Amino acid sequence: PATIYLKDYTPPNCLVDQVTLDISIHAGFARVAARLAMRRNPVSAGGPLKLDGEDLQLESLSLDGQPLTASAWRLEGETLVIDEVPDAFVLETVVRIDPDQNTQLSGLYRSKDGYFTQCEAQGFRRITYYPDRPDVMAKFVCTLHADKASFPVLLANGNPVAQGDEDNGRHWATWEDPFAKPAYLFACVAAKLDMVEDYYVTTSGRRVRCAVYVEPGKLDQCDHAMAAIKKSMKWDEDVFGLEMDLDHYMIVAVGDFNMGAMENKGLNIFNTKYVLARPDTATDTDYQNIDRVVAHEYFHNWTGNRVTCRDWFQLSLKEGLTVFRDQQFGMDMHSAGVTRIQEVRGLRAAQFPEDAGPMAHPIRPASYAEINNFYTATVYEKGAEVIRMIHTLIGKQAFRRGMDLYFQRHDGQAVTCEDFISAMQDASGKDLAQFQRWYNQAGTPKLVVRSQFDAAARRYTLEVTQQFPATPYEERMTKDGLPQARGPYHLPIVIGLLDGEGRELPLRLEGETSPVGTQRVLELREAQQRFVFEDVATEPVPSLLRGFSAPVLLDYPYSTAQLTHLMAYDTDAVNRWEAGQRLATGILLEGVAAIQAGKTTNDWIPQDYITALARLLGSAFVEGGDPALVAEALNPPSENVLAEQMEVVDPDAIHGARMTLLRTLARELREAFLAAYLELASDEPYSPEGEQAGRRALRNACLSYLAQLDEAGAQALVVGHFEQAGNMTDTFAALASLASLDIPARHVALDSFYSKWRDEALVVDKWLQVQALSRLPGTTADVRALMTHPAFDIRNPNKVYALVRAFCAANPKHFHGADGEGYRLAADVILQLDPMNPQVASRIARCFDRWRKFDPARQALARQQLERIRAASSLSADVAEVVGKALE
Ligand code: BAL
Ligand code: ZN
Repeated sequence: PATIYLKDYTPPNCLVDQVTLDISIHAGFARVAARLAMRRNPVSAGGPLKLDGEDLQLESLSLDGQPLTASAWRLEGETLVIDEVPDAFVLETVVRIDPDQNTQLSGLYRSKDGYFTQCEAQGFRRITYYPDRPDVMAKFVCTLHADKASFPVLLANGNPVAQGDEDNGRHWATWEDPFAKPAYLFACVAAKLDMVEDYYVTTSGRRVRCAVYVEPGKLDQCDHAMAAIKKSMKWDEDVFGLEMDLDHYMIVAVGDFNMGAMENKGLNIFNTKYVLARPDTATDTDYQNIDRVVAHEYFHNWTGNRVTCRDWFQLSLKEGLTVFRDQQFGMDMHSAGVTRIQEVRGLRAAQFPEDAGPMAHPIRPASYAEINNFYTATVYEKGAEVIRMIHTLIGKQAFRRGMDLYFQRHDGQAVTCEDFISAMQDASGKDLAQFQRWYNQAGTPKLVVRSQFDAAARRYTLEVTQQFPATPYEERMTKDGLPQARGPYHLPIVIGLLDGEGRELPLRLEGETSPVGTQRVLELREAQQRFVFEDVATEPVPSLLRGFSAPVLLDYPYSTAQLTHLMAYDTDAVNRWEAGQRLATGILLEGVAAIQAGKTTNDWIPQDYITALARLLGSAFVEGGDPALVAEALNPPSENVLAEQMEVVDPDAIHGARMTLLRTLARELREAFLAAYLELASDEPYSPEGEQAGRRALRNACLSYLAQLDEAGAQALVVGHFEQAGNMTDTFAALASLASLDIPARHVALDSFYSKWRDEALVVDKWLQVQALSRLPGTTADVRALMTHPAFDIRNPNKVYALVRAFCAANPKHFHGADGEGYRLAADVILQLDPMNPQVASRIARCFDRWRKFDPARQALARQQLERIRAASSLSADVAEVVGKALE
């Protein structure tokens, strides 16, 4: 596929002031009439008018009311080109499209009870001819026509302005959006849906109708999403002074959806996964995800919609910032520590490997082949970390002033990441020029920190060295003649120092006259930099990068004693957790080496570690204890995260070591786990809220340890948990454990779960997922068999994610099985799916990213499948880019 470069950006030739759309949906086709009021862009270099189009059948074309003669226009590929246009004009087109056959789920498509749209990034061109780029912002009026009985609900962005009935049982509705927007934020829906509505009154008195639309019969699963809308509206007013600007805010849930959700102006379209929840169908995690995704899409109304991106290279301008905002919302609504820990875990599981693999890119890449491939952990999650670092460096108040200034300068505009940084810089007075490297350099920097204690001088020195080696991205850019300069990053290191009793030391840096608190933000700017603390009586234990203050790898030679000290005493929840993860990582890597050396013992697990975990478990039950945090701390790093620590990944040894650790802990702490499990039982009515969910998380963590005991009693406990569960969180926890136990009860549980929930699509996804993640031998064959089960449908992204992506991305033992069957399965799915839905196929293809980290035999097997995919005829740009880069 052709590469598109940021350096080639030019402003659009023509602008659109007003779009009037008329979309008529019929069985087997839809007709779209578009009237575009356009004018030449005074700042463009001129040239022909070019309108994007994809899979459109042009029926008529006129300019200022006159049909265009054949010589006046042409198609270049699928782009409609008109050489001569006046300074201002009206262009009218009529096209025919086929939403029933639109399996890509981009543009207007059919899903079960109706028709839905997804236009980001470039789906609008699949609805009508248009300059489909985010810097063309226009006002839209949209009229929909459809059969009234089949599709009683007709929605588009903005406000309803008129509606009526037609002959033949059809009806129509017109919606008008008062805000100019890029086409990617257009949405419309024609469907049979149930609706629940409520009202939110903004600080300035606007009464906003909030509505959630779902497939018929699901209204009892909407309460949580509705509450989340109102919480988000309140939070954005309180924290950023940002109010809802429309009278209608609608969320429509659809079961066939490529992404999580979409922030279309006033008419968000959501994957059902992030709307529907009832205590018996959704887990605590599902409830929390709904909160976050609802908040995320709502927050986009300002960061994304009111101020949007000039071009798709700037995607992180809206995504990084909006993820940061939903993270802050999550920290305010739930436990701040647990929320942050889960984010760090997610970053390490998804973004660090991306940064270390063939698809590495900066949060603002300088080139891409297919923009859909750049909705990545880097653009989203690392993008949010970059915003978080600005927040840490300039402080909360200056950050708020920066946001105010950003909106003051750019409301209604399509802008760049530089515009955002400038607002933050001007509002804070902090020089952020060097900081911009975070936008242009790929890869995860490593901080090598060494400490020195001078007892006589009572001085403690930290010497920090930054490493930022080039990635395949930089090598590719150099080959393309665009060498990227690299240099040290500007980043905040949040730090505290603990004494031998676990107390925090007052911190006085060299040159200061008195201590300034017990936690400091050190600013790193140089490749090598020293920080000197004065008046330090005894050698402290450093708590570095508190709150995970920068997305980096940290190399500090912590001793086991120092880590257990931090686990017990650090006031920073993230670093207490981090110390435990670091300790477990060291132990597990020793276990891996022991297994590779042929040892079958578990003597690489130190007694100190077992004691530390026992103490940790006990800490949940003392005054002020936090069971949710303890549950996080009991969960050692995943096999994938451990794999990143190895030069050559040995998935069997990693799996073996991790299982040995879990089983050893289960045996050694059996009584403690059982006592905690019993103590945490509750007969309170279910609520997904913090405290109760935290206790459930810890109880289920204990259960999952006990399930590792190869004993009938423990297995009976798991079966009892499954049978008596009063909510999906408990049911799912037990089922996940049972899925990895080779006992008859496994099949009984899986069968009864499926027969109970076969008509509830999201619950069936869970059933597929637990089987995809099973540790049992034969899992790869089971996954292949499940692909022919009536519960699976390759055209439904959620089903593919639940079964295939879960298997490929989160079951490394089987995906990387030495027989190559996991790789073959993935390639089969990619090849089958690519012609239907390239976006989803490409996401599966990303599971091959780390193939070069494995041994030569596995590499050969993976290469074989990658080459097989690459050789396929008419491969999509999406998959071609991912596979091409993997094989580069
Ligand atoms: N803009 C695509 C979906 C999301 O990030 O909200
Ligand atoms: Zn977003």
